[in-house]
Amino acid sequence: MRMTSLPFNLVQDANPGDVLESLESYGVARLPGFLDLEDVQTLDAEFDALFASELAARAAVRYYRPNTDSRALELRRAQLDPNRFPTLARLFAADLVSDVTHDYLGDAADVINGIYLTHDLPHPTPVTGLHFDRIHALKFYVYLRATVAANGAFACIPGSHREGRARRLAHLSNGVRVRDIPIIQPDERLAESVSLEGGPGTMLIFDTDVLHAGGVVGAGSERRIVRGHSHAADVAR
Ligand SMILES: O=C(O)CCC(=O)C(=O)O
Repeated sequence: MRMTSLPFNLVQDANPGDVLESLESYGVARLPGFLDLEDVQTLDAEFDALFASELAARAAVRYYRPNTDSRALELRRAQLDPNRFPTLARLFAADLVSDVTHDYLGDAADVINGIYLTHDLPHPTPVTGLHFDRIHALKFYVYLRATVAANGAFACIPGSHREGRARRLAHLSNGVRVRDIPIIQPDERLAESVSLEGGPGTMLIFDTDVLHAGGVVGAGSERRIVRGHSHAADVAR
């Protein structure tokens, strides 16, 4: 996996035009320090409170990786009470999030209709293999803790969104159902990927056609991520 200086590394107060350019060229943009440390601390407390809340008790929590206690909580945006979880609500109500969604996915796009929290614990295998998503989305993905290759940082092959899109659309036009699209790429291709490490509050924005993977969460570490998903109005599901 390469760790080069990255052309899609934007500044904290990047404008939607910069993000759009980066997404179009590379399928990904990284905004270090998108949240300040005070907001990260509050968000971290909201993360724990959400996993302890009645929303989690209503079976929305999935222990989504075999043989670990790693867990994911999936919410629809409408389920999120902004009075109880103000930082999370404010994160996804940011102008940058709606502006980039509309510029990239069209005026009628659904801005952050799904919110996912993942808490990953050590395991010798990667959080995910290299893949593109079956249901196309634009994802806004925030590290709550410093996240580096050793605790499972997100990795992707910059610019591969064109390849992922071509593959996805070819399957759809050949009549493959969305849920049957083969998405996992050979492990050898991880050598082409870069690890997008970041401090707490770093936001990654990516087109899910980019070939991407969650890394390996090493012994004694953890990974905490919140992400919001936007979809085009006519997304194939
Ligand atoms: O958890 C990760 O880092 C992988 C994320 C991912 O594959 C996705 O959101 O589609």
